[in-house]
Amino acid sequence: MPLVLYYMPMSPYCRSVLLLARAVDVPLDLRTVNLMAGEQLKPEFVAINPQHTIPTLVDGDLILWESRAILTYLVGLYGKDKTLYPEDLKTRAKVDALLYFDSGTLMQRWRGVVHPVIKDGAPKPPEKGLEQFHEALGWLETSLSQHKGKFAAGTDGPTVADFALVAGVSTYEAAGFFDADKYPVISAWLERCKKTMPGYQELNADAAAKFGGFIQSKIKQ
Ligand SMILES: N[C@@H](CCC(=O)N[C@@H](CS)C(=O)NCC(=O)O)C(=O)O
Repeated sequence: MPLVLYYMPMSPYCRSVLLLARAVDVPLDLRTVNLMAGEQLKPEFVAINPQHTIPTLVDGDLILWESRAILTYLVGLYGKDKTLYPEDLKTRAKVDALLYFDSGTLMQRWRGVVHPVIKDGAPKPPEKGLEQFHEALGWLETSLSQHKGKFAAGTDGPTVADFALVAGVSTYEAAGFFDADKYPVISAWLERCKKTMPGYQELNADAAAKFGGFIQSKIKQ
């Protein structure tokens, strides 16, 4: 039985899972949940995921709805080797730290920029939110500077941390909130991800551009 993924292409969290699934070559039974139409609140979806978020992965009796947990689970199940989620403890600790940073800091601060505009109808992102978001991007720039020329955790190939981060950073770029000149190290890393990750354009770039355009359309000059 193929794994079922409830998703929507524009969601960065869903895109990280789609990219990783392609990298480990796992077939997914994809089921769209249209957030614009509020489909995540339908009783049949809430019965699967009471938190009504996507991505949600169903593998038999296992239901997972945290994208980064889905990434590590898919590598454990399907990764031919473990380079995507390295077994060496120190390297894995770096990968985990980046996953937690992405989830708990960077993406939260991005929400502080974009949610007021796309959810609450504010004409533009709050100054304070922007400041905090750029502070977090600055931390990512510093962190990646320690591993110049490589992937986020200092490995030669991408790990789950890169898959999680790239979905977000490409969205910031597409929405016009990422200035490559200000963050040259992140920018070079982003280009590396674009070239390395199978199906990048189809699975991530196109939908990031669409979501970025949607965000921009909500901002009033
Ligand atoms: N930490 C979660 C966040 C998931 C999330 O917030 N997804 C959004 C879409 S980008 C969602 O499903 N929102 C619908 C809702 O909260 O009702 C993850 O990484 O999976």
